[in-house]
Amino acid sequence: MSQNKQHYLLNRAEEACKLLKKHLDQDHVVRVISHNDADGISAAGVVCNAITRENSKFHVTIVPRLKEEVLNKLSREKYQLFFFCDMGSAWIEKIGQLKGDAIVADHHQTIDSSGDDQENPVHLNPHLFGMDGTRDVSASGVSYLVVRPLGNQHLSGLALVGAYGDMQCNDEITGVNQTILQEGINHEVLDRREDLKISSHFSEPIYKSLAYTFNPALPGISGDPEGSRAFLEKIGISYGIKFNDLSNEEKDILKEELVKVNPAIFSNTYRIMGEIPELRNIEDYSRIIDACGKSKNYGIGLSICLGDRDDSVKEGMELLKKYQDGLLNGLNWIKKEGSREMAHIQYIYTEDKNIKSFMGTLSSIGIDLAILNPEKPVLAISRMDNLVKVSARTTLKITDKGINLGIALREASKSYNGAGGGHNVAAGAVVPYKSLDNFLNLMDDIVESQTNPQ
Ligand SMILES: [Mn+2]
Repeated sequence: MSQNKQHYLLNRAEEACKLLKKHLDQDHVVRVISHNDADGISAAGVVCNAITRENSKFHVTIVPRLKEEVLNKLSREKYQLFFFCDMGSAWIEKIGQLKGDAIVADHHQTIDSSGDDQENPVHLNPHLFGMDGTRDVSASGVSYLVVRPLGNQHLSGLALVGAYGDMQCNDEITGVNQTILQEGINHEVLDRREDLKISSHFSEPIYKSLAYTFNPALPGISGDPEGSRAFLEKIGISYGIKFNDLSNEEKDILKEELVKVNPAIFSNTYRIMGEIPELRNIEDYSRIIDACGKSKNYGIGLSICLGDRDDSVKEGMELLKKYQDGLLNGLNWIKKEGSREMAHIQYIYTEDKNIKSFMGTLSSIGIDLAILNPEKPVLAISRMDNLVKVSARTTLKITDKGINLGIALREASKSYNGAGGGHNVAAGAVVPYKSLDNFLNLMDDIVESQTNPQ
């Protein structure tokens, strides 16, 4: 059944590939527009790598959101082919009115079905074919499907960088992501091995590596350098050296003890063969691109995806370190403040600019570490002048009960002249500050009605 659904998506991807190839053959510069997170940046990387390999050119812009203004600007551009990654499904009709042809490679729920039977744009989205864009494939994967018929299997690793960035590979890798992974392994560009899933293991002393490890969460250790140091001292491992410099015997002890904290710490990891150590593990690669995106250094992230293995990687690693330190700071704040609980949701609120940019991630990690109540969706709210930005997160266990944060945020924000949407498990919205209390009450009601449908 699921193979059958994938089949339809692959057919649509082939159609898009033919269109892309047609323009590349005519030496047209491809106008690539993508999203500013790890998935969007790696999706743009996949597309631009493929274009370069065909000796053609691209003009890429990374944007936080596809808004009407962006489309109005694009409508004055005279490119022959526009390629939208990680966005566009909500704007099919408008994209169809651009001067050139267009490909939309998206995986968000927000689908504008108008014109889905028209030829322009060629619209790829797993939701169109009954698949789950939250877990089964990300934009980098959908973009990969488009360039795959041109023999770009070496990009299968980058296709999964975005999936990790969108947190689709936390447990098992499913759906189209699994198909891409298997294709990479078959082409010997990817390999799988069981390993400790420790962050920054070649750049930081081991106690920091463990404190920076959030996937999976290690209670008492993740986000807590003191706790991490105490843990290592207790099991007799010198905390100040890097993981890679530990003796094999010490690595074995560490593994044994960490597995007791969380068995998921030792599990499948996937590597890109021939890649430099810093980027070899797909999850490490993804964390670096994510840090570039979150710090608005899109150019650095994109350069890494496009193959710069010197300065950009160094800069990316520094951004990652800064980002991880920011997370530790934010987690301390949550531990001190806690969340405010309503009947069906809880929220955290800040006006502190050092914490604002971490709010979405902090809620996910807070749930994983059980610093926040895992049973209620978390709304992380930061104030921006007259508006508040809302990032909502929950777990698959909660969405399985019928809760869909994307739909809830869209409805609730619309009622107060805001805008929002996203996935069932992670979504965002912007609403006027003055309506915040009413908005929260409405969200609480909507989430309740999603759990107990009439
Ligand atoms: Mn995405």
